[in-house]
Amino acid sequence: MGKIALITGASSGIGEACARVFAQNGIDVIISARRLEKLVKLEKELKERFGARVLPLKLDVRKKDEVFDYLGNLPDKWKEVDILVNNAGLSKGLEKLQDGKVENWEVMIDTNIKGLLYVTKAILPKMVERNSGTIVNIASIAGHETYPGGNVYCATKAFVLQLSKAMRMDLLGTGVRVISIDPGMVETEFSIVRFDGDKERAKKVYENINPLTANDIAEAVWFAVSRPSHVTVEDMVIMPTEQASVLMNIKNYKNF
Ligand code: NDP
Ligand code: 8X3
Repeated sequence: MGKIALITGASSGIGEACARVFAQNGIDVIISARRLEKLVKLEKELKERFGARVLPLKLDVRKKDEVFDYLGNLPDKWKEVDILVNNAGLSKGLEKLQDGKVENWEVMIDTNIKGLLYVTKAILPKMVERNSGTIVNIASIAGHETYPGGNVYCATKAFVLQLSKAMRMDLLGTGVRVISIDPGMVETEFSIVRFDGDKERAKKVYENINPLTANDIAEAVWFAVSRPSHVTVEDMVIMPTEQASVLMNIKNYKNF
């Protein structure tokens, strides 16, 4: 209790659900993303429902200087971040690599890889100084497996998995834990973003299948984070019961 969590990408989906579950459990939350109006709305909800302490922070994780400036100059009461949830991330497009758009690759690499590294660099040294802290990296089943058109997105998530392993080695002896959470299909704004705002196309992804909800993932994150400090849940893969691999699910399994 009295702990502080920083959640990136808290304006929607998994990050928003994590903020809700953390606040409900008495954690003070710094909620960050680019869309400030969504954060302000969430701040109001968390304060009203849970009496939580909330700090909304407009932050684009791709902007290196902004990340170091804002996170290096948090208000005094918010400086000691105990839990960092590296959740901000996205996919853009579903083209084969030969047809892919370089701009889409750059957005994914800048957000899912470089943004995660900047935020981690801004927060982690202080955790090491205090010999305590928990970092949750939201990876994906797409980091373990891949699918046609998944190319760069899947590669960014494989990066997150490998980085999490490397961090556990680098941080051994510091008391800082690194947890990777790897969801399968979760119904959020993810597909709307992937298909550039095409809500009809995005909706089809989740038709005739019972996908995970953002709250399912937030509860898993909370389970892992709330273990005693000598326990690290290294890597949790969470799939919908109706999905057996990144490619195979209840809609198409008879074709295999
Ligand atoms: P959403 O699109 O609902 O949420 C993504 C969040 O990331 C938003 O809050 C968005 O906020 C934020 N974000 C995106 N770009 C930036 C940026 N440059 N700087 C700061 N914040 C940013 O998707 P999900 O909740 O599904 O995605 C959350 C994470 O979960 C991602 O890392 C995704 O790869 C991963 N994941 C998702 C799965 C799924 O099926 N949905 C499955 C496995 C993993 P804003 O636009 O306001 O900046
Ligand atoms: C998101 C899951 O399968 O759409 O990480 O790539 S998937």
